[in-house]
Amino acid sequence: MPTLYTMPGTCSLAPNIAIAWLNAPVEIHNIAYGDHKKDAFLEINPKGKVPAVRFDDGDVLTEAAAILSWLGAAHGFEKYAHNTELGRKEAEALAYMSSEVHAAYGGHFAPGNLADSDAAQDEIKRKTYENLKGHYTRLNDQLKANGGSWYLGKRTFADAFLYVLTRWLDKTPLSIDDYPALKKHRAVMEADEGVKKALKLQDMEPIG
Ligand SMILES: N[C@@H](CCC(=O)N[C@@H](CS)C(=O)NCC(=O)O)C(=O)O
Repeated sequence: MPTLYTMPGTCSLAPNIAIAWLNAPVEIHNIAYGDHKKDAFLEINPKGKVPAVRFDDGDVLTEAAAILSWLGAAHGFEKYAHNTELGRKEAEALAYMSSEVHAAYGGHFAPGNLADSDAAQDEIKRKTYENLKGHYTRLNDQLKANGGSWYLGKRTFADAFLYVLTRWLDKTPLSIDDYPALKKHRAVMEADEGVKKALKLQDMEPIG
């Protein structure tokens, strides 16, 4: 059986939720923070990041959006097929959330990777929060336009990724109260049995 490697608090929660929703035969292996830089894990993913899926033949798939795409193709229902309007929009949303919004968090989680001096890092953080404000406004508006419960109007893997992003918002100076649709989405997600299961497997608590 393939194994999904996760770590508390991280974006690996998105494929973990997708696996719960699909009831897919994938084992969840939650590693402790810090173990992602140790040899045992670096042998699996030399990038030292989660998520990663290791298949029975030893092949490894990384990148959250790619793992979600594989899950949809291997274990999804028809609605997860990409050659539908919903499937195309789901792929678009996942690419946006991972390559734009998640990537923007570099300036929050690791400003030291982007600049050396404290002053430069402070400036990077300020710009990062400005950029994130724009992203969260866009996400909030899109969700509202689609009815407010699910990001694309129906539950897709984009909701799993969005939930990760709304959890991270609390770690920044931004407030979820400024994004009512996102706040509601978080509540909808936390009432979901698959989300509850995935949080438990990843040693995480709902925000409430
Ligand atoms: N582009 C990768 C990014 C993966 C990533 O940044 N994972 C973070 C957790 S959300 C991580 O493992 N960080 C540990 C580190 O960089 O030390 C993806 O979308 O999967």
